[in-house]
Order: sequence, then structure tokens, then C-alpha cells
Amino acid sequence: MNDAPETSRPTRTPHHHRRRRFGRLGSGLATAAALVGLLTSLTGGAQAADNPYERGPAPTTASIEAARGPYAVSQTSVSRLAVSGFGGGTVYYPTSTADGTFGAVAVSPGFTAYQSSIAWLGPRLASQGFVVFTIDTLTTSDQPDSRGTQLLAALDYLVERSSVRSRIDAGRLGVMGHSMGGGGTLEAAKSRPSLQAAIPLTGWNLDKTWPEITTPTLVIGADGDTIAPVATHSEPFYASLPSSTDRAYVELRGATHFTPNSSNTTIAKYSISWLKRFIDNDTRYEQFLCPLPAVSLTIAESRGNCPHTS
Ligand code: 9J3
Ligand code: ZN
Repeated sequence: MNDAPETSRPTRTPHHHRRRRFGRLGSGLATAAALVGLLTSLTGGAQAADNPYERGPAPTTASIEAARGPYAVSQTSVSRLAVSGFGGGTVYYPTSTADGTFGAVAVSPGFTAYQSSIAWLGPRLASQGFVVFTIDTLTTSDQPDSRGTQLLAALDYLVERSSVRSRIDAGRLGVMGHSMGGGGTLEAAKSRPSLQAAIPLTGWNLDKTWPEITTPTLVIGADGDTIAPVATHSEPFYASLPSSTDRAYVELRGATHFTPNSSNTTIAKYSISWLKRFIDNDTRYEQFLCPLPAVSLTIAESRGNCPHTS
């Protein structure tokens, strides 16, 4: 918060006394300070103090669609030989430490795939103010339940042992993944309810029902997916989430199972908004989620609960 106004400081030196001691200079400084306070509250500075997790400037449609957000990003690779429980990966993180700690997200690739297949999400999300860990799995044929366990092992490594651990708020974590990595994303949220956001991207899982999940979950499907068709994967995943869980479904139009393997503005803008809204509690992003995204050239369908309850 800004300093309390003068009138709420009864113990301070009486106004007439200060004026005599500091004269016109003191009065001018007081006016300038009041003006700064007014401008700060008008431009949202007071909100930043209300929510200690808010990071970066007020968002716009342009800012969430941009190829990069406001933070310069550094990266460091984590050898699979240096960790256990997953296959190593790459950490993308805001270079500056001036804004304090950030929330973090681990991202799993799909069946037969490597971290390179989801690498575009690293700088895209990190530049908006997250620590992002794109991982490799122990083997490329690991199934969704294993990928879920590996996402959690990656988050544990990230906050407990990694070189960026001091930059992360360990209470603000999320998971994402493509295909079987999206199936693993659901598994991770089911087994660790303390996660604050989950986003399966054209997720694949033999388990179609997720009534156990309390983590806010954004399910992203693709209308042309023939490997994890939305009718047998993303749609039942979404529909089986409890109605008491904040949830949304976005179906990409003109998209395939592999659309999440290349940079995609629709995936980025709603993923950024979901992570900001639920990992950072940043309600400035609610405008992009509620009302639900309209059907458009890039969105075939959207579902969800609005307004959000957490
Ligand atoms: O990770 C994926 O792309 C899962 C789709 C798949 O190939 O499942 C068949 C076993
Ligand atoms: Zn189930």
C-alpha cells in the first residue's frame, strides 16, 4: 500500500509547525509526494501490493499474444545424469531478480518425443514471469502415470536443488504437457492437489475420468486430432473434472495432435492467462478467461465455469 494520508497520522508534528520549519520547499515536496501516491494508485501500483504474487505490467490482448513478454529470459540445462526420477531438461527463467520470486511450471513432452518438442513454451511463458522447466522423460515410451510422477520429481528438483531454486516460490507450482505428457499433467494434479494450475495440451490418457482433481485445470484440445480425438480424450477429461474445480476447455480450430509442438498464439495466450490467474492469483488476467473465449477462426469451442471460484 501507499503511505497513509497525512490526516491518518495524528502523532505527527502539527501542520502549521512543519510549514514554519520547512517553508515552501517542504510544502512543495509534500504536494509532490501526494501526487506520486495518487498516480501510483491510479496506475495499479496499489494493486501490486494487494497481491504479492502479481508480476509484470497490466496485461493487454497484445501482451498475451506477443512472441515474448516483458521479462528477459535466461536458460540453463539440467543433465539427466544429475537428477533422478525424470530425464533432465532445460530451465527458462526471468534473468532479473528485481521482482522477487516467481511461480514455476514443469512441462512434459509426449510419447516418443523429447523436450525439444515443447521447447517453444520455455521462453514464451518464462518471459511473462514464470520459471519454466521443459523436461525429458526417463524413456520416450513412458506412459502418462509415469510422466505425472516425473513432472512432480522435476518440480521437486526445481524448488529443492536446482541453481534457480531461490528464484522460485515453492508454493506456486503448475504442470503442463503434450499428449501423454498432458495425460501425465492430469495424473500429477490428481496426486498432488497443492498444484495451482494444470494444462494438458492435446492430452492422451486411457483414464477418461478425473473427478479427483481440485487443481484449476485448462484442457486444450484440437479439432482435427486423430491420435487423441477430443471426443474420447480432452472432452471427457474436461467434463469429468468436478464442477467445484475451476476448469476450462478450449478446442483449437484447424489443429492437429501436433499443433502444441510449434509456437501457437492461441495456446500461449490462454496458457499464460490460466497460469497468471491461478499460480499468481493475478485477477488482471481474468478478462481473457471470462467470459469464455469466443468461437473464432482459431477456436472451435470453449467451455468453463465463470466467474472462477478460486
Ligand atoms: O504422447 C502421445 O503422442 C500419445 C499418443 C499416442 O501415440 O498414443 C498411442 C499409444
Ligand atoms: Zn479417473
